[in-house]
Amino acid sequence: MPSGQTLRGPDRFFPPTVVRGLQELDQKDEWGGAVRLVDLPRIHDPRGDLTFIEGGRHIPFEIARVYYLYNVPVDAERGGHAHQELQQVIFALSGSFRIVVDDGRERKEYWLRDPRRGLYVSQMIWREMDSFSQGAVGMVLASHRYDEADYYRNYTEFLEVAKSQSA
Ligand code: T46
Repeated sequence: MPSGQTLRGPDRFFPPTVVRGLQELDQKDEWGGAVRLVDLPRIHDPRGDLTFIEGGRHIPFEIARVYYLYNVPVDAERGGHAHQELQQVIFALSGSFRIVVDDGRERKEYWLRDPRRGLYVSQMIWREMDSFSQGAVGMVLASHRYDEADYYRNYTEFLEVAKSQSA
């Protein structure tokens, strides 16, 4: 950087390789941002990579809960529900798995396999998870504490609500 040049925005905080990752984020919005990939910074080092998450900065909501999925059998199917209010970002900290998301009109699938790339899933998105690799570990950052009343666990009920909201 030429001396005297002032860095602004994310350039001020992150080295150039990391800034590129953050700029890519804007280009990955889908379904109006209701489901999108979230790239975290990575500090590369011969001793190993380091990724961090700062509240109010990297995740588009205040984090109220963190939970993990582990010891998952490779043929397990998880998810199969949507949330009225809950927003989440889902990461594969180790290994990989597939997430199918459904907004009531269309389905898309994502494969998570990079611990610095998570999937943001807003409220009113049905999700199903499968194809877990051996030893996969999923970490989920959630906008609210656990509340069973927030779940739609019946797909027909979810579809009815999703259609009425988009009408
Ligand atoms: C989601 C996917 C990615 C709790 O007591 N506290 C919790 O924070 C959670 C997440 C679950 N539970 C209880 C509720 C059930 O009795 O743990 C049991 C298993 O939960 P569930 O069947 O909902 O787990 P998954 O893996 O199908 O879904 C979870 C989240 O519930 C869901 O929001 O998006 O992970």
